[in-house]
Amino acid sequence: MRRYLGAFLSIVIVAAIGVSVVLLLGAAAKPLPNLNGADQGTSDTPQGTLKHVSLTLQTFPMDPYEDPDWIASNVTGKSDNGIAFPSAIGDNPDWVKYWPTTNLVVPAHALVTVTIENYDSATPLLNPYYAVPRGISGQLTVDGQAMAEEDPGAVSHTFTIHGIPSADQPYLFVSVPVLGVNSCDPTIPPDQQQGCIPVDDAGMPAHPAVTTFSFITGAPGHYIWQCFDPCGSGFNGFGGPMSTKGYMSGTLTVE
Ligand SMILES: [Cu+2]
Repeated sequence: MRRYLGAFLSIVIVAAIGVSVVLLLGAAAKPLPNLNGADQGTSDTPQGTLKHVSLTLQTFPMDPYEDPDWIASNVTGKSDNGIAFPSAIGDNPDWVKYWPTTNLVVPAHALVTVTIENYDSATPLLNPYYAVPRGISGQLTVDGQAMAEEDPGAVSHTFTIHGIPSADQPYLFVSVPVLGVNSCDPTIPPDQQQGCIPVDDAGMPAHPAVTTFSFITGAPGHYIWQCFDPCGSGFNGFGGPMSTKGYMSGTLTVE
């Protein structure tokens, strides 16, 4: 009888450990906040006068909190275009990531202008299809210059919205290339490099390459977006931040 009691107690203890681990993991998984489009009034578009909102995102080669100098001069005491910057380092600080969140919310039947401030250098695209902006309203610009397409070798990331199979929401496909920063190589003397952006000790460039584009939303719906550039780790660069939600992918809610 005592033998059976021991086996029973062992099972209870193992089950208790298993339940505790599940509960701890659940508590540690912080949901990402939503970023709502900022009101820009109305704008004339090919589809008439529409509500206009803007979204500003950043893309980093690592968590910016790995670069205290950059945080001190760009984040401390400031806001990210009117909204709060992330206040602490995130999980997997060495991974490329979009900031301040990857859960985006915009109104239905609206013009959405997106600005992506990219601090990352290029990782050549595997598929040049994504070097051409698609599904946008008007022109894509980089640092104010219109770009009909980009060199697939000069792209850092893409911002690609696509649908979830559903008969209850309209089709929405938007894809733009995000041009990489031409960062200087810190191992080469500055006077031997031309046209590059200086980097600090942590490798962060002094200023980003700024991509801007707009698209028009239809009726309400739930979409996902992701990067299609092999900027991650593992097989073909599609592991790590490319296969974990919240770094190079997220949601777009049209409401
Ligand atoms: Cu990417």
